[in-house]
Amino acid sequence: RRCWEAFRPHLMVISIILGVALGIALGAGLRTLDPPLTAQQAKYLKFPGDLLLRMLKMLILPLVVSSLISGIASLPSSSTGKLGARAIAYYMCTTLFAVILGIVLVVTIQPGNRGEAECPEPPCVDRADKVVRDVEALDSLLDLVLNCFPSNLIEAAFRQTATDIKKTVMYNAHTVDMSRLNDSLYNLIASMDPDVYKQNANISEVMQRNVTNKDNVTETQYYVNVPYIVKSTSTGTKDGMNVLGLIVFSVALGIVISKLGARGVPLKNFFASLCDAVLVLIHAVLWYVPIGLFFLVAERVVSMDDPARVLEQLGYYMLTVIIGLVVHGYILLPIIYLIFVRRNPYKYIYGVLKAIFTALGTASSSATMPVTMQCCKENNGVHEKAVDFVIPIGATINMDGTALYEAVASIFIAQVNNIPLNFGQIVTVSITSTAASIGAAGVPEAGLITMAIVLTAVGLPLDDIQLIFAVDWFLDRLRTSVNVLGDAFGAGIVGHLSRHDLNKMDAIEEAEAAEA
Ligand code: DAS
Repeated sequence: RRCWEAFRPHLMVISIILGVALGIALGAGLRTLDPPLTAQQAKYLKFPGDLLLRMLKMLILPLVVSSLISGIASLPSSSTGKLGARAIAYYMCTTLFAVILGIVLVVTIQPGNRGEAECPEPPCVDRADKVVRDVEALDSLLDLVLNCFPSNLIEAAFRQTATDIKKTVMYNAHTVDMSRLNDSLYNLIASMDPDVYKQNANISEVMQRNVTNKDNVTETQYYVNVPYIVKSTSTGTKDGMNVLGLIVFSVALGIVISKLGARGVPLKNFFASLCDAVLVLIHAVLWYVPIGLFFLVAERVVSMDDPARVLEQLGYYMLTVIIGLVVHGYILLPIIYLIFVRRNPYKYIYGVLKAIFTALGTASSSATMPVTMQCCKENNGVHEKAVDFVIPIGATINMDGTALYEAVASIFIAQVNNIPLNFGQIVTVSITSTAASIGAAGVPEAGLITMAIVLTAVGLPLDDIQLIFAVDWFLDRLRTSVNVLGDAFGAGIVGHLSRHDLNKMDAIEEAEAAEA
């Protein structure tokens, strides 16, 4: 019975690895079929996997609302004053550093664009695409703000907002006669966005104007005003979800509840138990993950055009995440510790090494929490009030490793799908990655479930989640150890900065004890 208890947490990981491995084997086997699998058969093969993707999406609303509200509501109200303020400031800053580091790395290393691209698009398209993107950046920023305040929470959460604006699609055709121009213009627009083509198949007026370019040659520019639906930052896939609106609402309500809590209104217990209930649902879905994964991976392997390229991309993706985690956990956080505590940060890391290894083993911050607290108190001499305060809240809402990972993974998926993310969408990724890391529970694979939040927020397809599922059991351990390290450093830094307040609290307690 004891060995079953010890073995159980690893069962999940082993079943996921098994699901992926068998999926790859089945996929590889099916690739050798002659005649090969038809698209229809591949669709059936993928069906159980689609169920998994829909279950993950179904959980986003309850997960975001309950975990964010209970996470924010569990924050101390003004009673703990400076200690709480310092802890929250530390959580937010380090998580934001992690997200920015992740975005810089994934945009620099470009793991999703590795390997030769298929056919580079004809030059005229990227010119038009550029025009579309320029206008979109501004719109997507406005849309970003618009999405933060949905007109109607439930309906908006499932309805995509889009701003209809007229776009001028440039098309530089020098010597194309009008009739042929129409076809190539239609192809141009259709190649950019099939929706646009369908909605605008009856493009009537194609305007033209003569412009003299820099070397004084007059060229004819043809252009058409396409009423192009700007995909707002929160949509793109058909069933886009306006997650940002949910996040803003949940954080606002969470803050109010934590304030009410100070007046003894036990609302936060309700949301905490709602969050636990949702976590039970997530665990149920997690048991279906290996099965769903098996079919998703099999279908992906069958329909994959060049496996070598995908493997290369996956390799670079893991490299990007690992570099990010190591830099954040073992360079950035130590520097912050050095600045605020002026002691050797690597000695501090040595003191919590046991917690780091426990996190690597369990892939769960919550399971590691008792070890983290014990290491901080006994090995690093952090004041126990600071530890008892910072670690439990940190283990729930301070997950630097997860935030960095979500940012890298979502932008990686955009790259793999050749979907250019404009500035507004990058900002959305950083906001939703931070919120997803706050919302993620300290349990294995939590970051993967909240991954769906970031992807739907930016309108990226969930289908590629099985790409990162395959290696997630490994990356989860690494990011959990950085989550734990971030919490440990938090206790050390907040404990040091609040040492006067803590000593005062001790003195008062001793005085009361003496009186009693
Ligand atoms: N495994 C989670 C944790 O315990 C982190 C994650 O899944 O992202 O911190």
